[in-house]
Amino acid sequence: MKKKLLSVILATAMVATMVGCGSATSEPAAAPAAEEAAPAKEAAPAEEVAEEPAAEEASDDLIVVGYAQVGAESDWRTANTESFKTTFTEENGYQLIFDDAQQKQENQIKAIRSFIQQEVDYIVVAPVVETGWETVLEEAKEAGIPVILSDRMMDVSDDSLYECWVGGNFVKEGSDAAAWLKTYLEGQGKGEEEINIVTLQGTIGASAQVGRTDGFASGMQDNWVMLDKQTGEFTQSKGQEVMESFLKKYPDIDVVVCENDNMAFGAIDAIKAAGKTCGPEGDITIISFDAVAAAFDSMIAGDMNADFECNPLHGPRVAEIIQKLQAGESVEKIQYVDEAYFDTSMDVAAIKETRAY
Ligand code: GYE
Repeated sequence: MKKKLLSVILATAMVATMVGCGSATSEPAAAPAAEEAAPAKEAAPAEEVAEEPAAEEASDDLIVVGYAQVGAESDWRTANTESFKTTFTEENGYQLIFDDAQQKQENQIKAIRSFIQQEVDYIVVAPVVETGWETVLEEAKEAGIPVILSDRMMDVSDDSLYECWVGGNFVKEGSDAAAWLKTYLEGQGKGEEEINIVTLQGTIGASAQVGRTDGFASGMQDNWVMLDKQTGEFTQSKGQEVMESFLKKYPDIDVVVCENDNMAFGAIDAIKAAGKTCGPEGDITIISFDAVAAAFDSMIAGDMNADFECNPLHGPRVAEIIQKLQAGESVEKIQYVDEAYFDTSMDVAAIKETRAY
């Protein structure tokens, strides 16, 4: 719905209400006054204005949403994009303006500015990194356009710059992964052994990276050694490249923590190419995050040990938030999504069949 149309409706609604009030005051005999006032509201020109010029105004009934997406770096991201595109359809009452920032913050800032210029009704951002958003958020606020954050978080001093955030609890995912590793190693009788770990990190400064790295660090044991941590930018190719260099540098890696599934796929390829093995029967334990369909295949194949779920299906969640805001209801500022984990001790083949991404 365009701003101009909205103000016409609001203005007419106000007139209608004033007519109602006027009647009520001039004729204090409550009942008939109210009855007289009611038809005035119904007959108000607001609806005529809204329904008038067909073609152009048809799209004006839609809620226009600009989505500043991170990019297309992973299976998780593809599922997330799909979730938005299938939720924010015209049949559902929306017009979606989708922008793929190719993992660059500057592109996202440009996209947000273009959404402001186009006078969208809502701006949704999955921020590439956490910092550096104040200026553009001020601009959105100035324009009166609500901003909803989804997936990754922003680190801004004034949290009134956005309505709310919905996404996964990345710190919890990381600490759950460390707790899982502790139990797993104990089960193998390796609870006291020195364990060499490397981490393939996500895009540095992205809250999915920061949270998973910090969460895992919080569960590190005295006998675990973090040999190295480097970014694989959440992509399979960079994950493979970094893993190749780790394998050359460190001959005795016991565990690889991959901060998303696509980097894990790259790491597994690198391990196999180096003549090593991984998974529950192999030399190297692989821990990953996301739990996309291909990761289940990897667990079924015995290459990956455990995967900590991060749910990408935020389209309907954001739509629910928008509907509440449309209705003038308040929304919870921080909304975490429940997430599970999976490992090869479970019937991962059966679980895969039940999953939507
Ligand atoms: O883990 C990764 C994607 O922000 C949670 O981004 C998201 C992460 C997800 O590239 O696969």
